[in-house]
Amino acid sequence: MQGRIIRGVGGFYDVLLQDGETVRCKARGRFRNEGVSPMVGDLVELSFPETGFASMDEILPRTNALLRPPVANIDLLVIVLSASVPKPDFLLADKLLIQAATLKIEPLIVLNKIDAAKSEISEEFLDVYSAFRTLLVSSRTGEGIDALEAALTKRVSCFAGQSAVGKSSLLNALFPQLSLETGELAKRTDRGKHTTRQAEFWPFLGGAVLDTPGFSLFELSELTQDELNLCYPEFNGVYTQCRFSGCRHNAEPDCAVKALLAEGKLSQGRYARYLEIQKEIEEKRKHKYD
Ligand SMILES: Nc1nc2c(ncn2[C@@H]2O[C@H](COP(=O)(O)OP(=O)(O)OP(=O)(O)O)[C@@H](O)[C@H]2O)c(=O)[nH]1
Ligand SMILES: [Mg+2]
Ligand SMILES: [Zn+2]
Repeated sequence: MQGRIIRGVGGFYDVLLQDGETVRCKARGRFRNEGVSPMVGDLVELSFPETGFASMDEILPRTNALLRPPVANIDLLVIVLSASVPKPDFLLADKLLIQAATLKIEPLIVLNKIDAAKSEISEEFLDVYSAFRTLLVSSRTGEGIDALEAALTKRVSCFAGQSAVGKSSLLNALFPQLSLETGELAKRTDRGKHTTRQAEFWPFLGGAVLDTPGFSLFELSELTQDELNLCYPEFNGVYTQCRFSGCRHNAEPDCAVKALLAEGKLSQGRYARYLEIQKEIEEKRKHKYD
């Protein structure tokens, strides 16, 4: 029988079956021997021994897998930012966009807490992410929640973003029957407290949504310059016109991407963070054999 892992609980897994029932099961020992860990979102094959727990026998091939948060088979990555406190972490969002592009997961960028935002923040957000699908929402007032619901319908979506941006609050606004635990910000640091500790999968709207712990630390995978170019829809096609093939759009002369920047067609912030991300990737490559 097939089902989908909706949560991990102390070495066991809760699996949702097609008929809507949930069973708790144990993974076969061989997964550990093979170095495979079942992930929330995995489609799995179960069998039911005469006694004891149901057994997870197979993990079906994944269409994709995110490692932070650890979830599999995602259609839509909902990247949540906060418009007030904590301040929007555009660098984390840019890195999540790169991860989505690399895994071919469609991104949706959501700015929450617009009830408490200065208008400059919303304007900056819309400018920075004009090449992407974006939504301005408030879980508190309900603004934009209908549009978010429409975007999630029939998709398997994963909510990601730093702690305390309001991922769980948005899910509660969408589905009041959930009553997920939400947290306050630490008074001294304005940082979230990682209220959600585990990825959890909620079947809804003909698809499902995953609430995840907010990660503020994030390591980039190694990417070549070509792969990195493809993660920036703003560069669309243009980088083929740089004078040097393999141009890093940094200090090279006659760079078509920097021309875009000079014309104001590429956000300054996106470009500055692109350089930062590029440096991080190159440092990582350099230290690989240390
Ligand atoms: N003003 C305002 N505050 C909000 C809004 N949404 C959430 N909050 C507050 O932000 C805080 C954090 O919300 P959570 O939903 O716990 O955030 P989270 O992203 O799930 O955080 P982690 O589980 O730690 O990753 C809570 O105090 C919420 O009440 C909003 O739309 N407006
Ligand atoms: Mg949460
Ligand atoms: Zn260039």
